[in-house]
Amino acid sequence: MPRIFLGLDSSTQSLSSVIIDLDRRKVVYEKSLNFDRTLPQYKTINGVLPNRDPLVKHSSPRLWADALDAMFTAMKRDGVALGKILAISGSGQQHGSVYLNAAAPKVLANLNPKKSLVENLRGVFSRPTAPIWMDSSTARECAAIRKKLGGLKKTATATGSDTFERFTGPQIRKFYLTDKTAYAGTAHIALVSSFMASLLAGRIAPIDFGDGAGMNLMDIRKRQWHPGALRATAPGLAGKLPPLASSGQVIGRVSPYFTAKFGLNPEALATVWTGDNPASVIGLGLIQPGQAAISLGTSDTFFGVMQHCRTDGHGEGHVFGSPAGGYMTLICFKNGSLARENVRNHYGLADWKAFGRQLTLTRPGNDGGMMLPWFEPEIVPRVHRAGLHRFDLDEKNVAANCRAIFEAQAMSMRLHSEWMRIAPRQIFATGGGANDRALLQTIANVLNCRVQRIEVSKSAALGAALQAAHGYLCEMENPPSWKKLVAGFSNPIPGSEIRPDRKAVAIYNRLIRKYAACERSALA
Ligand code: XUL
Repeated sequence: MPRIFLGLDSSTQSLSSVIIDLDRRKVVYEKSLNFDRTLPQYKTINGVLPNRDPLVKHSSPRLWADALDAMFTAMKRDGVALGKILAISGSGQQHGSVYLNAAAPKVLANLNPKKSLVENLRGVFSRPTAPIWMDSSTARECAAIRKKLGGLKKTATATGSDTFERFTGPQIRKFYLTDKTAYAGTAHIALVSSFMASLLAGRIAPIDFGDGAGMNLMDIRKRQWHPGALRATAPGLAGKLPPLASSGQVIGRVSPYFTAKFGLNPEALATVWTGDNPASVIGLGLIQPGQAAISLGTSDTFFGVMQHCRTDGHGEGHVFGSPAGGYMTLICFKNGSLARENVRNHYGLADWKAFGRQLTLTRPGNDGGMMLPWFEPEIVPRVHRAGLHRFDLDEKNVAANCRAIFEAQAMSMRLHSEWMRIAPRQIFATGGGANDRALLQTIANVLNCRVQRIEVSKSAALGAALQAAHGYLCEMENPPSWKKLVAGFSNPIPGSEIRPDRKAVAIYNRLIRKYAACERSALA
């Protein structure tokens, strides 16, 4: 019998599914349902409910439940052998929270297949909408929690990250302060991931150590709720949070709702979900300490895997539990591809080929010319006011400005990932920006490591499917080796490895100090 597992990813804009055949080491099915298009009745724009306050970003938990029904309907229509799936896991956009009243456990345990999930859930939400990771309306709450926890460094040491507006703890505090009655009527607080897992399991699901670390509520080392952080956030919070658990841990059999309605095997297992970033780390095959990946997209993200917990004393980076055990780090640079495009367009270069030609007119190190490309307020380093800064760089020198943006982004990555002390020998690169060889060469030279492009679509849903397989095997046999489990699912693109150039490495080893000084002076 083939060993088939389903991974779902409930992201900001869509719900995706990936089904893997573990023995053939193949993705056998994948699908995405875009929320705005599939469920237009919710009137979301890019998955977000319109709000007059630009800082407030909420979505609808009903929309996510409806999308789950729609996904199973679509899979059934596509002829997927749903009855063969052995276990299901998933991932969700991180930090978003769902608020349920005391009726929820009973409703979840008795989901009626003759009705839709949303009809079943009528009356269980103590808050109609869910704040999501794009929300930045909790600056005051962040400051209050950070102060109670003893400042930035202590907050990061305790919970894995400094307080951030999008993190769940500050969001819960804001809810408590602005609507005390609704907060009092909340019996269960879920993350997007644990809410979706609860629907599949038919009971309130645990929160995993990966997504739980994105709340400013979990003791990152003990992997337990942090009593001081709970107290600093809102009263009675301990009684409203589910237990913490490993991602992929089996919760139980899938709810009879899914077996009756869509033909899932009644023996199929529902497991604990995680956040989309921890799941992506698994989907990218990053399971050993020291491994790292960069995703070059609208924003650039740097992921690393650590065996022991080390937090960022500057409070810029995050540490989450990795689904494969140990820890993962995440640093998000907001000025990614949009900043690169900004420079390209500013100089009227039609495409990246033309941009690349300009680069060949310059040398690594740019003769000391530097740029800080903060077209948008930046997350890492924390820059509140956008601005472009040039040092020993003439704005009219097109070629030098082109090189400067690539070098700045690579040097920022090096500088702001030093706290992880993982010194990777090889970095996997994904995302649209990874198609640019010159950018990858610059990163290889600045970080002094090989950069390898990797082919993987829907890395979070794939990671979730692998997590389902891991949970299943732990339950049925012996815990499998993660290394063997992930092998063959995300593949290096042949011939795409880029090696650092020794001479350029030496130049950047000198220049990194100047770059750090430029940042310090611009931030001052
Ligand atoms: C991570 C974060 C985002 C969301 C988006 O901290 O906020 O990557 O997980 O899905």
